[in-house]
Amino acid sequence: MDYVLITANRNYSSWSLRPWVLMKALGIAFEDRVEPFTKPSNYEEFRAFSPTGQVPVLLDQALTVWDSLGIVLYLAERHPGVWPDDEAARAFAMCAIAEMHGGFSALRNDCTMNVGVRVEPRPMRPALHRDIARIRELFEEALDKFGGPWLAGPRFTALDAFFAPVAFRIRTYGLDVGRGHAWVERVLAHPAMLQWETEALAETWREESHEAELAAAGRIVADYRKA
Ligand SMILES: N[C@@H](CCC(=O)N[C@@H](CS)C(=O)NCC(=O)O)C(=O)O
Repeated sequence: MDYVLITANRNYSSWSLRPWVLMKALGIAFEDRVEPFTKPSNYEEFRAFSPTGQVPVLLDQALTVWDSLGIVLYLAERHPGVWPDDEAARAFAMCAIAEMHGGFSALRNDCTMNVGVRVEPRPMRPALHRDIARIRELFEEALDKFGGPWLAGPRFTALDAFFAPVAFRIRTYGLDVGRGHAWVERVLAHPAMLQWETEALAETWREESHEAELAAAGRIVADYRKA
């Protein structure tokens, strides 16, 4: 096996999930190396294998490929099926992935990914309402235009992978994405997502700063993680 994908805690690491779920869903084999967060900043330790001190990182023999978007673009040049076949769906996927990669900061900050818990969110600030409304609009437009059941049409593609962490956030915080829920339910039931979730629930390590972000996000109404 030539690829090694380095990711962090299943429960917290949203950026890690993107290439991981894509590679699993497309059947691209890789050695799965987990480097858990041990403190608020793991920069020094992660610099041993990652130029940014962050995960995910893909190692392809002597080559280091970093950043979730860089990894997906690299894989797209080597494996079929990363992008949708249909030209309009491909353009939509590229734009929505770019939008997700560079935006949605309120959603990212206020609703941090925490797979194993359910939260009644605090009253939301306008920026978060805008992010959720935009997610809903994107999902509904994608499903209407490309016919579902996946965001870009009949197959799971990079577009689904980039929004997969959002599906966990939607469930954790009970966010309303209208008709987009059809996709949320579908992606949460994907075998790769179920594997990620099972591994997240089995984790016994906790990282203080991620737990503090969760406490700030609202009232925890359920915690399914192993104690
Ligand atoms: N733009 C980067 C962001 C990666 C990122 O923020 N990764 C987080 C984990 S989800 C990280 O490694 N944080 C290091 C730390 O917490 O010390 C990407 O898309 O890969």
